[in-house]
Amino acid sequence: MEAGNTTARANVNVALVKYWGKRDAALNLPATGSISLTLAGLGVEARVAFDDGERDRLEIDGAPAAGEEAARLASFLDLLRGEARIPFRAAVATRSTVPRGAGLASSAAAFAALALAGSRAAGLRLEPPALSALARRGSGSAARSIFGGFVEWRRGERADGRDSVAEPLLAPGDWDVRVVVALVTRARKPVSSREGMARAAESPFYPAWLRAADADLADARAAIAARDLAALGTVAERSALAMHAVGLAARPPLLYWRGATVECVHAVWALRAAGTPAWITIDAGPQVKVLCAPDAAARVGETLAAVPGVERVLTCGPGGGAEIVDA
Ligand code: 2P0
Repeated sequence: MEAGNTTARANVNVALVKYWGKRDAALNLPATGSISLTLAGLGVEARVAFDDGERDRLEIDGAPAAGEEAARLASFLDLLRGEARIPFRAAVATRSTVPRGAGLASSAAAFAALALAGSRAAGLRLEPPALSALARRGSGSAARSIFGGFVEWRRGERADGRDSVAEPLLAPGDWDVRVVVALVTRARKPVSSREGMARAAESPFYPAWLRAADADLADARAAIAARDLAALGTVAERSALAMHAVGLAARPPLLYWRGATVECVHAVWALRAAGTPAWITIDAGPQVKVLCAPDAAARVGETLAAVPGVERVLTCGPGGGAEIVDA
């Protein structure tokens, strides 16, 4: 037999208020809420079919999944089988338009697409909050990629995590902004987000990081509601820099930046001082992402491209949520 060969697609998201620390590592429950923007054009397509094969067949970008990635995929499939109460093995293939493991959050897009394709293929029809909770189990930030536009992932209070789901704040068409991404290196990052977060929790700065979250979330929510780019950019910069400061103070220390990362930050700050509104954010990798208005994106892109060590510049607008491609 073969059940529900289903393909779904989801986009990456960039956090403007960062998720960096867990209250439950097994369930991927965050220590704080976070707010993100889903990006158009940087996505992952996932095809899932359950059948009576002997074992799972897992393929990522045309090659068999291996190591840590294969293990995460396999446990996500076990979770799906448990929820749907089906015994079948699965054939899974994902295809990405995002450089993997380079701080562009391809796991967020991958597990959002897998949650949608996998639940449908398993015969489940989940409402968006349940889908977000399922995606979260694969990768925390995937909870946010279920939705398009500006999204908030709530920390939640429950021990079982059912209230730790994302919800849309503004649809992609409601506020047109740009994120310009400076790719500094495509090399895989030396420390995974998972390991980085575990290390951050041991940093002496971690309690201060947790205390700042509520104010950052409130300010970002208000800025998004008011379409106030300067206010949102200000929160995004301080959230990103504080997240990296937690890592710097950790033992052993954690620093995702390369030299070109720092040069990009200074270039954006110089641009801003000269009158082009633009704000940086940096995730668990060396890439610099710059939030700006659509009419500033070309200038920001040229500025970043001129920084020595920047390999490529990508410009993205707000993207849509996870969707079925065919069923
Ligand atoms: C975020 N990051 O909010 C933060 C900021 C990276 C820096 O979420 O362990 O792949 O699967 O929950 O979601 C990347 O970490 O980690 C991430 P897990 P995830 O986007």
